This record gives sequence, structure tokens and C-alpha cells, in this order.
Amino acid sequence: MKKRILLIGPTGCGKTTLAHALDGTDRPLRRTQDIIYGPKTIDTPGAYVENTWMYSHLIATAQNASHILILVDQSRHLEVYSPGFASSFTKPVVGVITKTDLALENENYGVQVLKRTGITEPFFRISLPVGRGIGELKRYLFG
Ligand SMILES: Nc1nc2c(ncn2[C@@H]2O[C@H](COP(=O)(O)OP(=O)(O)O)[C@@H](O)[C@H]2O)c(=O)[nH]1
Ligand SMILES: [Mg+2]
Repeated sequence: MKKRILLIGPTGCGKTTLAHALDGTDRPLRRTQDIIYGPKTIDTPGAYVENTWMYSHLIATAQNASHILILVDQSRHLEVYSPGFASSFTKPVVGVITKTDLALENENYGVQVLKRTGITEPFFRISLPVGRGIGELKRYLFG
């Protein structure tokens, strides 16, 4: 199976919006009960990260991925990841801070969460309405 970009994050953090931007389409290739395979992405349900007992689903799905994106929503103080969560994966893990057009006072919050999760920089700061950071992230992931 072709390797895709796996997106992880709580419900509402912007996974599906980012998956569509990376895919360049909102038409998925395949939709299982929980997981949506796009041309270049794997979009996972927020429940997988909101319940630690479902982490095993993410780790299994990561077998089909080239990279793992862990998303933090700048607009909400909602820390869902266990400390060191990123080290569960054997693929490169990339930290993405979403909705950087909102809650500008939280500018450092996302960086702190990603570091506690065990991810190293560079972190990508993106905003879909403003169109910030998407090109940079695509170049990093797809060359
Ligand atoms: N302001 C803002 N809203 C965003 C951004 N990205 C996504 N959203 C909105 O956040 C909501 C949840 O996004 P969605 O992609 O469905 O999140 P998911 O549950 O993680 O798949 C939607 O209303 C999106 O339009 C962003 O960069 N900035
Ligand atoms: Mg979604």
C-alpha cells in the first residue's frame, strides 16, 4: 500500500481541513468505519487520541504512513496527549499547530504541548483561512 500522511488530533482541531488541503481534494479514496484514506492522507477520528486505550489503533494505522502529523489547536487549551506520546511511533513525527489565526495570546502554548508530547522542532504553524504554513508543510512532507 502507498505510504500516506497520518493525521492525529482531538475532535475539532482541524484534521479533516488539513487533510483536504494536503490532498488537494475533499473526495476520499476510501472510507472505513472510522478512518478516511485520501490520496495522500489518513484522517483519524478524534476519539483515537481522546481515549488512551484507543492509542493502539493509531499505532496500527501508522504502519501505512510515511509521516505522522500530531496537531495542536492554538484556539483551545485542551491537552489530550500523554507525555512522550510521540515516541510510540517508529515513523517521523511532525508537530503542527493549527488555527494560528485565532487566540494569538496562545502563541507559545502549542509549542509547549508539542515538546511535552516528545516531538522535536521544526514545528509548523498553519492557518487554513489565512493560507499560512501549508506550502511550507507540503514541501517538508512531499519534497
Ligand atoms: N479559524 C480557523 N478555523 C479552522 C482552521 N482549520 C480548521 N478550522 C475549523 O475548525 C473546525 C473543525 O475542523 P475539522 O477539520 O473538521 O476538525 P477535525 O475534527 O479535527 O477533523 C471547522 O469548523 C473548520 O472550518 C484554521 O486554520 N483556522
Ligand atoms: Mg474530521
